Amino acid sequence: MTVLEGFLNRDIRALSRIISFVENREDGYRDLLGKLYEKVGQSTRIGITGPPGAGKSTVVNSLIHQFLSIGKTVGVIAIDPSSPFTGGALLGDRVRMNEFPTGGTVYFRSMATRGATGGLAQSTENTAVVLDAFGFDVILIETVGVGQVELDVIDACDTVAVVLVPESGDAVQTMKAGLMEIADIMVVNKSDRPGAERIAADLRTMLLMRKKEEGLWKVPVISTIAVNNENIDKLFKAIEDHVEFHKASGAFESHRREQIKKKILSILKTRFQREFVEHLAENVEFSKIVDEIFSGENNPYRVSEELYESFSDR
Ligand SMILES: Nc1nc2c(ncn2[C@@H]2O[C@H](COP(=O)(O)OP(=O)(O)OP(=O)(O)O)[C@@H](O)[C@H]2O)c(=O)[nH]1
Ligand SMILES: [Mg+2]
Repeated sequence: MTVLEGFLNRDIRALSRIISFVENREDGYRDLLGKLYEKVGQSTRIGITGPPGAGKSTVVNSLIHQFLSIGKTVGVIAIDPSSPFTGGALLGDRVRMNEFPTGGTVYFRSMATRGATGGLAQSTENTAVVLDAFGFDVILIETVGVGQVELDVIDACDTVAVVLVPESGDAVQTMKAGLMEIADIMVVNKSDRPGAERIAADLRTMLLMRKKEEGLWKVPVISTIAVNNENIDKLFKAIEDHVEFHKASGAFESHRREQIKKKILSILKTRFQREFVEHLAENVEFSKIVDEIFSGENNPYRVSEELYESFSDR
């Protein structure tokens, strides 16, 4: 049996191999993704983001149990698991796996940010496509927020929950970090700690102050104690409500359409960038050009223009 046949028969080992194949961008990975793409569109993507150590993984684990309890299968992508809490990607995965039933209803995959320059958002996206094609009902994506890569990843999700803690500082800080804009649901985790009520109240005030158009989703603030599973059911309900609300309003579909466009642009950008860099490495002697510019015979603008043309004429 080929790996692809194994995959189509829902064999977990075949799934892992295909994700690695795609992640390493081995020959033919685009064709494979194209084939798998025919099967996507069934999963709901949920992004969980927030500062390091806020309890995102704990929240994710509790949510997985909720989804399993209603018979849904869950694929999890954890980005930047390099934290002291999880003990690194692989160990973290293994420890987490132990908590869940075997048999393919839950699957964890970590994406390492270290060393992955630029390609992380796309690798994550590709992995999500594979998980979707495999048939997971839900894809949970955990990322530490927020840099540009995380924003791209999160933007591709249908629903985004931002997890904060009392220690995250005040609501203004949160707004500055751009977390307010991307949140469909705000979670104040570690509500067993001092200051939790204040930050929840501040967030609510802040959310009320935002200019609101009629008929838009109202971002709820949910206080949780993830370690005790407290109020995770409320979060779960809010996620369901958000998905339903967006489906009814048409925003779910328009967001997905927008993602398709972004995806095309992103694939092209990556490709052009790589090919251009290769072209430069093969054809251009930079030290000579730098000398010319340094001695005043040339300038960076003209050089860039010429290099660009040499690429488009090749
Ligand atoms: N007191 C308290 N501790 C919690 C709560 N939720 C999680 N923790 C603890 O906080 C620590 C970090 O939890 P994680 O779930 O690993 O946090 P994370 O946001 O995934 O961390 P990174 O992935 O490393 O950014 C762990 O020791 C958890 O047990 C909570 O509600 N209350
Ligand atoms: Mg984590």
